[in-house]
Formats: sequence, C-alpha cells, structure tokens
Amino acid sequence: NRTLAQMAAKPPPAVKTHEFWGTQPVPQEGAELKEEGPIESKVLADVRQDPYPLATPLEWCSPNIEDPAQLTEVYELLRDNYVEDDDSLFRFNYSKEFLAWAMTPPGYFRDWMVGVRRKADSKLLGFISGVPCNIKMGNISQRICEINFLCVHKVLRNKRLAPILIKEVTRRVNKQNIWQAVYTAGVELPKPFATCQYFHRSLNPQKLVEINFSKIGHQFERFSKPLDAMKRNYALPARQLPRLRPMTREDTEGVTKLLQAHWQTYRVAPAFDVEEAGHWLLPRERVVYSFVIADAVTQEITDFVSFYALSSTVIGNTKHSELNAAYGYYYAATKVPLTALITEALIIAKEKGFDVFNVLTLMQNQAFLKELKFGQGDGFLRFYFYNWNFSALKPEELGLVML
Ligand code: MYA
Repeated sequence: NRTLAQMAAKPPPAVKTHEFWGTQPVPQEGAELKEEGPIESKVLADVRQDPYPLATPLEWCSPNIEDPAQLTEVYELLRDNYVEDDDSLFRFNYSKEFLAWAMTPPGYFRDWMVGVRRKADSKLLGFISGVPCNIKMGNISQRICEINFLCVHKVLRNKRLAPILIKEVTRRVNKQNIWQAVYTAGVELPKPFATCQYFHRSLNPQKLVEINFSKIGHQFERFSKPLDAMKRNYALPARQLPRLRPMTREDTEGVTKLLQAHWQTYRVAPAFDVEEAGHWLLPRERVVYSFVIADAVTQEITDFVSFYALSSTVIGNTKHSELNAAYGYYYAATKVPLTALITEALIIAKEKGFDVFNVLTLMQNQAFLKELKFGQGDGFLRFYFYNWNFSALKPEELGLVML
C-alpha cells in the first residue's frame, strides 16, 4: 500500500520551539483548546514594580508622540527598520500624522509607548506601542490593549531585545489593571485565532508593474499592447453614489450606531463608544478617509465606508520611491450594496492618487473581491490575543481591522 508506506516515511511535523513565546500566556501549539477566557489570572500586587533590566549600554524611555521631535524619532526608526516584504522590495512607511493618530486614541497612556535608547547618544533603537481599546471577544466586550509597531533597529537584531520590549509593555499595561491584548503579525507564532490573506486592487497598473509590485498577467499577453489591455481592465467607472459624502463630526453618533449594529454580526470586532469612533473614523487628510450616506428624509446614517493611507518605501527603484497604498477599513451597508460602496471607495482612492487598494479576507470582503478585480497577494496576516483562550475563527467572522 503506497499511501501507507508514504505516510510511514513522512517525518512527524516539526514543532518549532519558542524560547520566549513558550513561557507566555498564549495558547501553545498542539495544546487542546481550553474554555474561552483568560489563560492566567493575576492581580496588581503580582506586577513587577521596576522596569525589566536592559544591557548596560541601553536605557528605557517613553517617547511622547505629541512632541514633534520625539514623533520624528519614532517615525525614522520605523521608516528605516519596520516591516518589509519577503523580497525586500517594499518597507512600510507610516507617516508621522498616521503614527500620531494611531497612538493617541481617547484615554491613551503615555507610558504604553515603550522605547529603548542607546545611552551614549540617545539614539532610539527599539520601540513597541500599546493603546487601550474596547473589543468584543465572542460574547463579551472588554477594555484591552492593542499592540503595534514592535521594531528593533537592524543593528540590534537577533539579540533577544524583542522579548524584553514585549515584557516591558506587558508590565506597563498590567499596571493599569489590563490583562489582555490583541495584535497582528505576518509571522506565525503561538497561536493565531484567525489568519487572513491580503488582496490587492490595482489603481495605477503601470506604476505597479514598474516597481515590481505586480506583473502583467497572462490574460493580457495575447494583446499587441499588454500594458494598455491591463490598464483598460483596471479602469474604473464614474461615481455612482452621488449622495456619498465625507463624514463630519456631526455624523459621529449616527456612524457609531450603524457600525455597532454591524459589528454585532462578527465574533471579534471593535466595541467603540462614540468618542473612540470619533477618533478612529473622522477623516484626516493623508491618514483616514471616511464617507457616509444619510437618509434624505430622516438624516439617519444608512451606509458608511472608509480606508486609510499607508505608503511603503520602494527599496532601490530608480523611477519611484514610494508606493501609495490605501487599505480598506471599516464599513457598513444597509441601503446600498456593499459592492457599490467599495467601488466608490476605489474611485475616490484613485482620484486621490493612491496606486493600489489593499484589503484582507476579513469582514465581508470575500463577497466583492472577484467582481471588483482584486488579485490575491502572497502575504498573510495573523491575529492573536495575549492571555485569552479563543477558538479559531474564519476570516469572515472577524470584524476587527488593525493598522
Ligand atoms: S508585528 C510587526 C513586527 N515588526 C517587524 O516585523 C519589523 C521588522 N522586524 C523587527 O523589527 C524585528 O525582527 C522584531 C523581532 C522586533 C520583529 N511579534 O529580539 P529577537 C519573536 C512577536 O532576537 P528580532 C507587531 O508589531 C520570535 O518568535 N514576537 O528578534 C505586533 C522570538 O521568540 P521565540 C516576535 O528579530 C507585535 C523572539 O521574538 C515577532 O531582533 C506584537 C526573537 O527576539 C513579532 N512580530 O526582533 C508583540 N517577531 O524564541 C506581542 C519575532 O519565542 C505583544 N518575534 O520564538 C504581546 C502582548 C503584549 C501586551 C500584553 C498586555 C496584557
């Protein structure tokens, strides 16, 4: 029996050992799922009072994101050292305005911005941030911490600084009596509760080809001018929803109500109050773009769509230095089809000079990918909880977007 022989010959799946993650309150690979809820229960008295020790040449700091000079330091660390694709063609280049927005939501804590400096010249060499957020995790909503922007300067890589940054931010979060966090990463760690895939909608196909973001697809090769055929394929129609307009402060309550109802349909989603919704959704030029449709008679907000702006540096290309990407963010459609809302978002993003519109397979996105000509990317994004057992969910059960 060939199959049996093959099975016998196949080595058991390699279990990667995690020196750090193996010690943390996260679901471990291969372990059985326990009841949904905290993995460990601690109280404030258990929290270490002093910061974790660092190697002598280094010291802790809490960058003040509202101070332009310190914001610039964080911006530059990330610009030069943050996430790259596998082939090192692109590196995320979050703008300063974006970082300031992402790190200062209502009730944020200065000391959840954790930096490591070199004592000799004060240079920032490591960073991680946490912000408070209300999240629906299954049947309960909790105020937890969202972790983002973990970065170690390239000169200090593979020296186990990342685990120290993570432990220190955990300590500072715990001091606020908060014991859970949510975070995403491209890499696989113990153990995601959801895995999403990236999809990309070309808005500027020529530039995307020139920077090696995309290739001219096989389907265009039979044309005498494949690039022109590709451009025709990705051309967008004229605007179809004239009543869609930018969200204003007066819309905040209506938008919050609409989204709160929509978020009920997911197992994991935001549980923003009006103040948080105002922070996260009100339009900010070159950062976040949000649009609403209000009922002509009642003025009630019936539909909402948004995206955010996140460029990447194009590494080593002579013609282009920046890839301007828009990323699909929150939406809720009750009176118009979701596909129509997303089409408008694509048209607006194109008008504003974005080269590509990226989405993940979460929320209801899978419903429009094909029709709106999104192409499958090679990147994945994994979603994790810290100190929270949670049964795995399908991307379409996930209503949370992380920046
Ligand atoms: S995801 C974005 C992460 N940033 C980047 O990818 C930027 C480019 N890369 C770097 O800056 C470095 O390579 C980083 C690792 C800093 C990523 N999340 O110091 P090391 C584990 C978690 O020798 P370095 C984001 O921001 C790795 O498995 N752990 O390695 C969300 C190993 O542990 P183990 C990661 O390469 C972050 C250990 O680190 C990640 O110099 C959420 C090696 O450390 C990763 N992305 O530095 C953080 N990558 O041996 C968790 C590697 O066990 C938050 N590692 O396998 C947890 C919740 C905390 C708050 C809780 C409150 C209650």
